[in-house]
Amino acid sequence: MTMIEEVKAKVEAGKAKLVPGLVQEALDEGNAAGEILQAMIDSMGVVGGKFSAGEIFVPEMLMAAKAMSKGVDVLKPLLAGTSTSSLGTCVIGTVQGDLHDIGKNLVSMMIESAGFKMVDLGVDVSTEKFINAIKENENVTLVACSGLLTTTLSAMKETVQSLKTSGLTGFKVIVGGAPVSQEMADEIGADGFAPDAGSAAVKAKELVN
Ligand code: B1M
Repeated sequence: MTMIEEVKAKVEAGKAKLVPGLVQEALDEGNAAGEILQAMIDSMGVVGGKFSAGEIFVPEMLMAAKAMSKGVDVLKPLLAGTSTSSLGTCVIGTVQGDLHDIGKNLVSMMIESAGFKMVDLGVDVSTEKFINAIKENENVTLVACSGLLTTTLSAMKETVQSLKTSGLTGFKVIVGGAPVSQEMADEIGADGFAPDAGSAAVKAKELVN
């Protein structure tokens, strides 16, 4: 088994204590950080498939998520470049009712490396919380909403529409997450959509420039 395959297997098995060391070994062997990250994202796809098939349940899914997060911690300094430009503050969160944060955290890391100061509101973020964060922080130029559940897409729609009718100005709204599409982003009035963390950083820059 290659070291990348080891990382994949241990993330799938939820071995949070082993994954950081294996990720480091995979790096030491010369594997690129992006390649290792993709392997872990693929693992979560496998985990999701097993959950859908009734082969595993929420606790196993949670353990796999913890294992991936520990692996991402090792990669973070290598994935997030540094930017000296200042594109303002980005308020980010996973929308109300939704507890998924791995994708949101990756997106946050990449947007930060594009030159934004990040204010991360975490998960299960209500519309009011997004609005208060815009009021409480200086120079908010971007609001980023993540959502992983089909059932929370209505919360995303409500958040975007409330932001747009709040009377607050000076910021753009970007949305994303597995069930979100460009079509849906247009429909709910978001300014931008990105399918993954890398393109979220590119889109974020584009939106505020
Ligand atoms: Co959940 N879960 N989960 N889960 N979970 C999914 C999403 C699911 C697809 C699994 C499945 O059934 N196959 C399914 C959703 C089905 C649907 O609605 N379409 C599901 C379900 C049903 C549930 C529960 C309802 C299960 C239950 O309780 N019966 C429950 C809901 C809880 C809640 O949120 N209220 C639940 C719970 C959980 C855990 C808590 C156990 C855990 C999350 C832990 C955590 O995040 N800390 C969990 C996990 C781990 C998953 C899977 C397996 C993995 C998610 C993940 O981290 N992927 C997931 C299956 C899957 O994704 N294949 C699943 C890796 C991550 C890097 O990808 O988050 O997609 P992702 O982010 C990507 C892009 O989407 C994009 O960029 C990221 C990086 O490239 N992106 C953005 C994300 N946000 C963005 C924002 C942007 C732009 C791009 O701009 C702002």
